[in-house]
Amino acid sequence: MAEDALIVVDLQNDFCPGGALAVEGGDEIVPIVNRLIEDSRHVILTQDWHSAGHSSFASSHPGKAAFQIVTMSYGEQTLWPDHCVQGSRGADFHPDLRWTTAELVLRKGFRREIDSYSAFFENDHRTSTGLAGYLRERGISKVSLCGLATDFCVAFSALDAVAQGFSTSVVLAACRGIDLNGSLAAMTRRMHDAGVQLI
Ligand code: VGL
Ligand code: ZN
Repeated sequence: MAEDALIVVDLQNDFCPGGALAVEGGDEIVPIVNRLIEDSRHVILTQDWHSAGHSSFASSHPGKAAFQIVTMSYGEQTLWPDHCVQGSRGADFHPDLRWTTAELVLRKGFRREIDSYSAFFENDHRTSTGLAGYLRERGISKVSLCGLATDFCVAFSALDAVAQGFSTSVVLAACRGIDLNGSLAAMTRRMHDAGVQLI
């Protein structure tokens, strides 16, 4: 039977107001996401889960500041403030998120030398997280995405999901973006052009 799943991306303290990499209005989506969770048969959460001293942290690059771009072995990488460090309070899910029915919590970005925006592939676009195989083995062919941030982890997850053959939608009212140098408009267009349904 064709099943569908809701994927809630990175709804963690560090991406909400007061957090280390706060997304404006990030906390406002929690009640909307909770309703989506209630209405979904299968719920998957992603959790940004960085080792201390992660290579995506500006603090790991002497002389560099957050939001600058550096070239890594796998291509361009935006540098971020230290965030979602494994086991920290900032890495916890927002306290009001009703996540108990989630069937899978997929952690990503744990390898120090590579970042992972997408829930499917790390930022080299080759190293798999295993999520596509998990979904296929469970007969899930359709995914809806929501969470933070629209223009980074949600967008890259959605682009990989369609590329992997999943029928893919993004619930924009249940997302908030970072919008770095026009990234929100650019990534929204990329999702649209790739065949992601924007709801
Ligand atoms: C994210 C930047 C760094 C996200 C994660 O969840 O969109 N953005 N790590
Ligand atoms: Zn991160």
